[in-house]
Amino acid sequence: MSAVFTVINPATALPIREIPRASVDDTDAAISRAVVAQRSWAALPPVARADALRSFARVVEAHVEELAQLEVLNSGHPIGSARWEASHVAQVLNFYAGAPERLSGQQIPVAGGLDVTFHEPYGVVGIIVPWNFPMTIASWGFAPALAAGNAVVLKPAELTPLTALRLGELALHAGLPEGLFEVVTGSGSVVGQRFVSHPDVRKVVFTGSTSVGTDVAAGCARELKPVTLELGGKSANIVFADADLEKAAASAPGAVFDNAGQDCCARSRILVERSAYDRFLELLEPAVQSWRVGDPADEGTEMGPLISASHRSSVEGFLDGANVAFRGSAPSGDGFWFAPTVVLADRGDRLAREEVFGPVVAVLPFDDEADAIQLANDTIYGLAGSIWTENLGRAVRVSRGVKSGVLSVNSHSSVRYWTPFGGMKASGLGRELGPDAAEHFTETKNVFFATDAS
Ligand code: TXE
Repeated sequence: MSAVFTVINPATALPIREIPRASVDDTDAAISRAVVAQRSWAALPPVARADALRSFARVVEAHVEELAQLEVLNSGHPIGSARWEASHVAQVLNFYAGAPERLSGQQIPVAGGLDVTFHEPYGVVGIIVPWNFPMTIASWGFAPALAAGNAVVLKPAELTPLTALRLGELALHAGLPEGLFEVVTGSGSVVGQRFVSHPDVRKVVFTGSTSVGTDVAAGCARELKPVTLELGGKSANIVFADADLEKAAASAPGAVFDNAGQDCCARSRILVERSAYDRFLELLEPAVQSWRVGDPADEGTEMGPLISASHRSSVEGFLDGANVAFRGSAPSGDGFWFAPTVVLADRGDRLAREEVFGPVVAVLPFDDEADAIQLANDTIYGLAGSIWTENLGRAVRVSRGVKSGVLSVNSHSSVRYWTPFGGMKASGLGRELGPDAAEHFTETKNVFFATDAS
């Protein structure tokens, strides 16, 4: 196998750069450096770790434009989105910079002594990242893991390593110790698997497909290693007839076509109450047609290309025999372009159940509230979802009835770094972000101190 791989610009299909393909030995060497760095890092006073993370955040903030341009080049993300993603990394670092001084244990009343708990870091944490949001997903793992006193070995996806490599350099530039935050580029079956099997990697965070995630979890089980999984989704955007239909239709394209649908939270099924179905489609059509697909470097672009030629073929395959209602537009020529597509689906259709991970949305009618909940839950996944209604009681009932980890009512928001994020069912295991994430990178130790004078 070649010692390098070539990174491609998805908007032009042209090569950008060659990147080292790490071997098992290279991976082991990075893990060994991380083991050494972690010991000194965990021994620092909490305020020193907090300061180091704040400094890292400031350096990232100062490089937002450079990181954003790299993501435009490597991932085809529109420049506006890429800037948001780079700023988000700085904000996540800033937020978890507050954690070292807040990881308080407990004091538990006992007879004959004092009982206290400590949040001990795991040691080295392995973070495996997919190609759809290379920077943000990486930061959801590395910021709280570092804050809790761990070292991190990070494996970006083969297709999109550029921003992760740059973040590794910026960490050093900010003064983080050598070895504490190691970025290891290479294949999942080599580097990713080594994170799973190496005895010194004590926790794994995986984001990617449900099938690989299941294998990663099985490997971690053999090592009795905790694992957090963020996997696929087939989230429902449920629109009741009593909703503000104009607003629901105007916002629906962004909820599924953002990042060209390559988003685990994409609302890729729109479920519409039957009495509002025709009107909703009438309103949706112009919203889809005005969705701006084009050069990701252009400030006005809302959607860029798909990530690769093979991924485009996989997305295209979903349209075989599909009942396409209408489509938006996309550039022709080089690059992995795909026009936003709205399909009228039946329950049981592949498009109504499987994750496409592209700009294709399935619209289905439902009869009443119970039917909406049943249909929303008729998938192996349970990551996100939206509920559009002006009826407060219904909003509460439906949000409690839908089995998903992240729901929003009369909006499509999924990610705020200070609120928890993660999926139910085949969408994952564990939660990232929010107030408790740093604690998830620790193990509780209980210590009893005898105080009896004898
Ligand atoms: O994911 P993979 P891919 C879904 C989406 C997409 C499909 C395939 O449907 O079309 O998955 O994407 C590393 N041990 N999602 O191929 O293969 C790999 O190198 C350890 C949904 O990119 O799961 C990469 O770094 N690691 C998802 C990461 O795992 C392994 C986001 C993800 O790769 C490994 C991405 C192994 N055996 C894809 N094999 C979402 N919903 O957010 C691969 N990897």
